[in-house]
Amino acid sequence: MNTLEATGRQRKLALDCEIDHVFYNDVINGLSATRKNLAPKYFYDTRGSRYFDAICRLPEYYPYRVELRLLHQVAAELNQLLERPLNIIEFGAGSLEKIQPLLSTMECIDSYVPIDISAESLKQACQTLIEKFPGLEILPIAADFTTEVEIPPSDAADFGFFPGSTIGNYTPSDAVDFLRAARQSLGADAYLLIGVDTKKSARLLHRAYNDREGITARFNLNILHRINRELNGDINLHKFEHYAFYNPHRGRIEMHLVSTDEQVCTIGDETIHFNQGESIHTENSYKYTPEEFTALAGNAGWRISREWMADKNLFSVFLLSTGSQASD
Ligand code: AVI
Repeated sequence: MNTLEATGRQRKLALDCEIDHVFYNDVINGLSATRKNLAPKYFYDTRGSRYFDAICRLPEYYPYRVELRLLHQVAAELNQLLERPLNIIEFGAGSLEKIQPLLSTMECIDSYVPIDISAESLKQACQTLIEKFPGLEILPIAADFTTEVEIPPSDAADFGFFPGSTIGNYTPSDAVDFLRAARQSLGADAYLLIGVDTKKSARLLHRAYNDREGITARFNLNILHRINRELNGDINLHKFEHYAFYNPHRGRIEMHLVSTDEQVCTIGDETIHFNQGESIHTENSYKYTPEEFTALAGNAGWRISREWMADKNLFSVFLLSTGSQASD
């Protein structure tokens, strides 16, 4: 064996250890499909989480602002309604901003379990939260909440929190599966507070996903950047365009990355071919009327306890319950 061979093998082994094989397999399967696709959960590496925070500050991206404002009203009402000690479990907690109106208003909150896929962002966000709420017990979990996550046992009643209309990133049938699984993991006597974006003017929706600064485009393209960085890819980002539109037949925003040329790229050991104009479908963002969401939650076995609607019907928040609560 000569030195060159040995070095090559060592490098490949090192690369093998560093690669996240689940991510790699998902990417290769998605990009080998007839309709190429990537799962939106892969947007959220540290950089992607930062882009998403920047999206939330954009004037066009109304869901963040409108929901946050509504949550102040929700928190005040929940403070009157709920008395039992609560353990809040947030799915996809991100920058930990949405929880703050609840933490500063609801006296019954005992502990808080934020779950997020991006470990580094979660760590930083928890540090800020500890400073703001020094008496609160925080048990962060860095995990993919779309898979089964073990929730630490607590004496307080589990209260799920799923803001941001992340439920819209599932297909309706996957959303039912997620809600059913959440009901099972939260236990018999649980609540789930969930933010849901509503159907509205297609123009307003279109603008929210096609901001003038191009931050959403960068967020979308970052998934390719991440593949290059983490999976040893050579995708030319300049040959892909962000394309997002509202599909009124399906009631969803679709986000794509469209290849501007015929091209071939490699990812690890695999070669992927793109036709000119071929798209990678990266995200759906479903919008629901209150009736549609009520039916969906009902299919997953949840009962609607309360419902809040923002001004101009821009965004909704639902308190779901398992129906077995005696009284609070
Ligand atoms: C996280 N999720 C609910 C956002 C949405 O609106 O679907 C992600 C996003 N994609 C583009 N802009 C924001």
